[in-house]
Amino acid sequence: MVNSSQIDRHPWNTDFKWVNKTGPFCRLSEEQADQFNRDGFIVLENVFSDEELAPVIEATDELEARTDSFLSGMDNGRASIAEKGAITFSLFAVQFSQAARSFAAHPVFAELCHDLVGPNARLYHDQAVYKKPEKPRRFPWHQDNGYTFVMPQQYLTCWVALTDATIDNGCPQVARGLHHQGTLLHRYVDPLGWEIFEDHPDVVTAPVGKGGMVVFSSLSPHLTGPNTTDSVRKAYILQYAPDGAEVLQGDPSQGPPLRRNLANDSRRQFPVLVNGVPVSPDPLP
Ligand SMILES: O=C(O)CCC(=O)C(=O)O
Repeated sequence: MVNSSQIDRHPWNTDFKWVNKTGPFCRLSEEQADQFNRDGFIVLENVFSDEELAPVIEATDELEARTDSFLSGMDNGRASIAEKGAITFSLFAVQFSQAARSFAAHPVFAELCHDLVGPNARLYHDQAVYKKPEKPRRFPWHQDNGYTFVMPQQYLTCWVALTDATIDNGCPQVARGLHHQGTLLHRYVDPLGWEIFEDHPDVVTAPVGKGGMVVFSSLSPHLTGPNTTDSVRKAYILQYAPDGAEVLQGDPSQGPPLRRNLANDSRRQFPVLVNGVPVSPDPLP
């Protein structure tokens, strides 16, 4: 068992320095920005109305139904860390749904990018994560940059609640302050995923109502607990990185990265902020 006293850095994290976000802010208050800088996360309640979310949920439900059907055809209903009845990851709704595409460029995200990413920001990744009640399990303590190593290491995750997220159905929990260290060493725990530690003494639960979001750094260790209710917990996770961000590839245990690829796939990694000005993606063909 790895506990919090045994935290090591990721081998590719050699010279990371956390830089506090400073104003002027257009979405956040000074207090919220201070909390983000200090703790690595903030909770924003009541950001999106039911009317705004409805077409997004329609798109993620449709995509998730395809994921679920794909998993039905796999051995034990599993593909990597996804498992039917436990947790599903449905990628890139912005590539097929105009509603998801427009949502990803919503002024709220452009403003958060202004405050927490920089004047030139792109959508880096989007996925719907549904936690199912049939096989309750935790999604272990990890940093988003611990899965795929992005440079710069610090980008932004917006965890949007499509249903109320509570401690009982697997809302996020965050281990405070560790984002200051940059990317940490993760170990693979089958079938749960990559894990930094099993527990930590300074953890905050972040329940959030439908239409709210938990905003955290790609470097903030977070976990979601088991869904012990009888209904599905739904989240749509949108991540934003500075224009020019690169994905590093290789095996960190074997040495330095072998390749670096720009995160600028025009089908889904479109700009949302250019020189501080919000921009909309081209509509789907
Ligand atoms: O939404 C969840 O249950 C966990 C998802 C998550 O933390 C991630 O995909 O990085």
